[in-house]
Amino acid sequence: MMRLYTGMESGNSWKVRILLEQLEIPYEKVYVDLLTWEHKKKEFIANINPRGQVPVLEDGENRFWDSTACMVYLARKMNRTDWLPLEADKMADVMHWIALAHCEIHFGLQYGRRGVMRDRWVIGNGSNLPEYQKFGRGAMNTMETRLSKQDWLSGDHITIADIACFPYVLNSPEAGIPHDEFPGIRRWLDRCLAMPRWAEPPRAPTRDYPDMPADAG
Ligand SMILES: N[C@@H](CCC(=O)N[C@@H](CS)C(=O)NCC(=O)O)C(=O)O
Repeated sequence: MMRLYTGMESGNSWKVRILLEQLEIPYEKVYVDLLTWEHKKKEFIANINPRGQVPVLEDGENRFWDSTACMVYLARKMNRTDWLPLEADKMADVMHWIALAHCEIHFGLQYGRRGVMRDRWVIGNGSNLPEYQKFGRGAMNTMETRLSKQDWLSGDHITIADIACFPYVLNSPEAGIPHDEFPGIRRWLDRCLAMPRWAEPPRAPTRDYPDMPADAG
């Protein structure tokens, strides 16, 4: 059976859980305690993920870290070209949105939200929130351009592009960017949430997140 290392609070792990559910693949969950920095312990970095993050997906001898690597593996392994098309133009179009998820959404929405929710800032002490929001808003404006014209980010049905962008756009109000000014995104979020077998959301992050211990990897 496949195994997913996931965090209770992890939006990136949610992406992989969503696809596993959509593809009806049974899997075992292993919770990595992000609060106690288990993901930065030497054994985790040496044996599970050199990047010190979740999600990580194991399938037999194969181990993949990074939500996109996991989703690409699952879609290709199951030969689901509906979730990840193979034609050059269609695959490249999916990659537009994956790139957005790993750049402006990650650094703007994910890190901005983490700062607001837990008072943990990648850069500075919170005075940079407007800069995080500028990245995040840029991503959402780009998505709105597409979603004001079509139901899904790429092509005429849901793909891994939608899953990659979904969690941190859903939670953008917690990074201080409300959905009000993005009607296309609001309709798209409802469409995603109405999909059958959409995996349960992660638990909301708490503020009492201790500092990383000095001996962490
Ligand atoms: N690019 C990675 C990002 C993963 C990521 O940011 N995971 C978070 C949990 S949602 C994490 O493990 N953070 C701990 C850290 O980055 O130190 C992916 O898409 O999987």
